[in-house]
Amino acid sequence: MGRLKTTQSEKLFRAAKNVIPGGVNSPVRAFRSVGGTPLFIAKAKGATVTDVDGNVFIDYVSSWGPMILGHAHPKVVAAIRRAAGKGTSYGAPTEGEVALASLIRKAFPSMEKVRLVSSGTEAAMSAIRLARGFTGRDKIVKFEGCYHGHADAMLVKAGSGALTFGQPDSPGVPKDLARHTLTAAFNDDASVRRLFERNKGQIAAVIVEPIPGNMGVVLPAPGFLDALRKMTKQERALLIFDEVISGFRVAFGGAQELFGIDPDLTILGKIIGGGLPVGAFGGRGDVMDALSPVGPVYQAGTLSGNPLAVTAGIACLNELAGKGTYKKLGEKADYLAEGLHGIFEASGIPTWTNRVGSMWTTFFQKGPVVDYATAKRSDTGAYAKYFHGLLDRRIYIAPSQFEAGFVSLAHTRRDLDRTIAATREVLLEVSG
Ligand code: KE4
Repeated sequence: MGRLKTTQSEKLFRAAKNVIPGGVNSPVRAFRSVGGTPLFIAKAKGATVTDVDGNVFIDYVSSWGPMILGHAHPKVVAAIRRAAGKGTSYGAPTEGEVALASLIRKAFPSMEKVRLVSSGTEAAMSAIRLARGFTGRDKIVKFEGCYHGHADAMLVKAGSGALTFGQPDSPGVPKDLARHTLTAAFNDDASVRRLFERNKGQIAAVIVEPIPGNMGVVLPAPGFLDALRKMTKQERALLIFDEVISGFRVAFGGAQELFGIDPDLTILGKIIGGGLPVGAFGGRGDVMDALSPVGPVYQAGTLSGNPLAVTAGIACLNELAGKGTYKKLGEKADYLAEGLHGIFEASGIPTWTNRVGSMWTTFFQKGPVVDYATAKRSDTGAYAKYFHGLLDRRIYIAPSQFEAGFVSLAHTRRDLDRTIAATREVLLEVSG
């Protein structure tokens, strides 16, 4: 399989940069940290994406998480087609919104009430305002390397693209606002305890990715999340789980099902839209009822609960609710992980892999990777070589060391074997 031909992507990228900043509508798509031209995707089906030059790739980016069923799943596409014929937006309540909120609540019992929005950022921003409004406190604790979308209050030592480009604290966020966002170290509950001691009665909430995916995948140490739950209860602050990635990914009920912890609020996105724009936040009824029009905390959205997006989300979650789904997904991910583990070990290249079910990251360093500080030690140059070596072999992984890879229900044994074989060749090439 020769070197990738990307003539059409290069042409489109040149044109895109004239009309869109950096040629992309979301920075991490720009291949900045791995180099080269971002692939312009023409279509996708099942476990593959096809770029505008006709190259077909086995896809582990999965649109950064939503495409857990695989691309263009027939049931999701048929549902969208049916819905589109009935109009695309009414700006009025619909039955579908009740159905999706009820589905979410069934999977996440801690979410007694749910508000639908159009992105994970919007969900996080709204949950933060709600926590501040409900508690009457201003300060928020987040963790270095965790990413909760690009709302101002969250762009402090943020992960994902902000970490990829070394801009964890973005310009444009007023110092007056940023000072209300306190940062702690993931897996270090003492760092959180110190913040509570120094800011007695001022912390509205602790927001955390229970299984971070935005510094690459990092696992919570045993007892860490329980310590956050206990501390926030004692300090009468809210615990917010950002499950935009882990929700319906690591289990139907997300990380809170895996770890048996009930946060006060949960943020969702990605999978719940089945590939269309849906975000959601929800939790304790007494907290959610502080939201307008019941309570005084304002939050709104023209396309919130959009009928098309909600229909896609319902079709996706109904498919995931099927018997044995997560067992099947786990078996695929285990097969790939076992295949890759042997190859990385044999290559002699220092790597460390963190995985929870079908989401994983291989860090180019000896590890262990347990937080932002250790994740940042990774050799991003080696990762870039690995990325392009796989891309040349038509395997598409995240164009950043600080993101997660995702196995979908559409990946076949053949896809996984091809991925393992390609990885073996690339590591031989990289280790020279
Ligand atoms: P969106 O606004 O991008 O829908 O969601 C923001 C968000 C919130 N919380 C978590 C845990 C997230 O991972 C995200 C978004 N994830 C990134 C990639 N890790 C989206 C990709 C991008 O920015 O283009």
